[in-house]
Amino acid sequence: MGVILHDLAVQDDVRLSPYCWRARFALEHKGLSYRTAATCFTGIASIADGKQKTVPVLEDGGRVVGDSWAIANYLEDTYPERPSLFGGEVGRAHALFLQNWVTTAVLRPSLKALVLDVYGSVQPQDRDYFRTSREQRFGMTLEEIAAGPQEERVAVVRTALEPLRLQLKEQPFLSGGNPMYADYVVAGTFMWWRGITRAQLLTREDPLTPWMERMLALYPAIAKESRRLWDGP
Ligand SMILES: N[C@@H](CCC(=O)N[C@@H](CS)C(=O)NCC(=O)O)C(=O)O
Repeated sequence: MGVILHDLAVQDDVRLSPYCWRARFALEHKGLSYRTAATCFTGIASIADGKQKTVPVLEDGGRVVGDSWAIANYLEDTYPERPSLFGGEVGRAHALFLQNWVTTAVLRPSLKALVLDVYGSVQPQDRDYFRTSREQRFGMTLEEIAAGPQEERVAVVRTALEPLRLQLKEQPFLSGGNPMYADYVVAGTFMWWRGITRAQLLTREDPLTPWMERMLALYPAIAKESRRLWDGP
């Protein structure tokens, strides 16, 4: 059966999930052969053992692993002979911190900036679910979450990225001389942005732009599949 990564697809089979992109980068880093299986939000309950609430979900020889952090740890511990995602236990702890920082400081404001783009892109069977679940989470309507000019909400995220820029002043990748899991957590977020919206998070002058270009150059399979919803197929 091989390794299968269950990934979220929106309209036109475009893959957008920042968490799923983390797992894609991790699989590429480990050099494992795998295939992706597309699902939609309302299809997640039918994946594998039927117990999963979110994607990504990894299936590997009968093992089912949900949650991007659990997947990264599973890959690291199951395939220790392959290139390390963390570079040891201290690196693992630092990657966890970076992931938690990205979730709170970058992903949450990103969802506010992008919520109507995401709503507009989900598959028809997901529309009601997406609206209801996100309105419950935020305690307001999607339109209230997205009130005001989008550029203002984009600017909030751009400012939040400052620690990453400082890091890249010292070294070519967030993890040091080569990309590791911390880089993939951030790159996964940017893959979401570039796929879903014309709103430009990273300007040409932003030092994160050449870093992202280096990341995609290192992973041509991901670059090839990183279709943008707004460009069409
Ligand atoms: N902690 C999880 C979060 C994953 C997550 O939230 N994925 C979203 C897609 S981007 C999802 O599956 N949402 C399901 C839902 O909202 O019902 C991880 O790191 O994998």
